[in-house]
Amino acid sequence: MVSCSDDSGAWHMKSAVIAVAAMLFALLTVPASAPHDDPADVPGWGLPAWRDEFSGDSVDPEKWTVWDRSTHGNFSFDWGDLSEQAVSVQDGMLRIRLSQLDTPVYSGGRERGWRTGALDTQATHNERWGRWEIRAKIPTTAGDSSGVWPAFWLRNAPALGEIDILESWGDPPQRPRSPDLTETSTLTLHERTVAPHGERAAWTYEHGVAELSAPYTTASGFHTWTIEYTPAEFKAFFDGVLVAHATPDGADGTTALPWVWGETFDSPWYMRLNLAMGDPYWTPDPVPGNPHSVMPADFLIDYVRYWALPEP
Ligand SMILES: [Ca+2]
Repeated sequence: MVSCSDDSGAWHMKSAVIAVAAMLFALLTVPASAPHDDPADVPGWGLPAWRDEFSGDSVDPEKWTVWDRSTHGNFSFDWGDLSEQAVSVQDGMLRIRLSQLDTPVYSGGRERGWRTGALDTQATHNERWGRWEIRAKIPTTAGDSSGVWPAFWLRNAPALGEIDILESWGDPPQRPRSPDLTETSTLTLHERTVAPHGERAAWTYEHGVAELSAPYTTASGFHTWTIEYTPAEFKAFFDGVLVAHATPDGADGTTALPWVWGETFDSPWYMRLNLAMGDPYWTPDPVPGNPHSVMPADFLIDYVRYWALPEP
């Protein structure tokens, strides 16, 4: 029994030595510079130069200007009445809430039956090149979101370019659509966008049904939409998957879009976030009392991040 116990002790000692050695080996093999544990640390881009994780309890005025009918008027292309009250930050999210008004208001040339929100970075953040990303959950679910129209987009001033990184239309559609865009989103670049509907040379990459119905449906929760816009190329990603790739000359099988590097696009870009309701441009009929629209509808944004163009 004693020898047995001795053997057992020796075995435990060996085990302990091996365990300590393994720990030391593990410690010694950790890279001298431990990898950044910030998920926003992107290879080739580093950490964001600007970001809002919406971790506070209110919108940061150093980053965003929240629109309100009293200061910005209303959009010309929807049926919503803009109110600061529709925009809030809680539980790590920015929320833009679209809700039906008990009493419609008359503004901007029409009766508006919904209250909603919009915000931008025009006063605080404008960049010519870089990487923009949003992680969000959009409320354009099938069957109960007719007219609901969330967007994350870039505009430049004074030029008239427009980059719609995320744009999605509710269902059932207010007009026939082809392809069917139910529970998808689109990426669109507009040249010479003149309010409200002037000359428009658009190239649209639609996250078509083939790409998004499975597994990339936008309805299943949170997703990320990303663009990388550099002097050499324009890339767009959905949940990290490359979905569009353009260059000035269409080299290497990319889409040739010389005007994306032309005069209209040659000025810094600021961000816009909004959640519109309906669009009289596409359908003459407003959607008051639309039984297919479940209210309120929330556009939830987990974060917005911007990475500066890396030094060459
Ligand atoms: Ca967040």
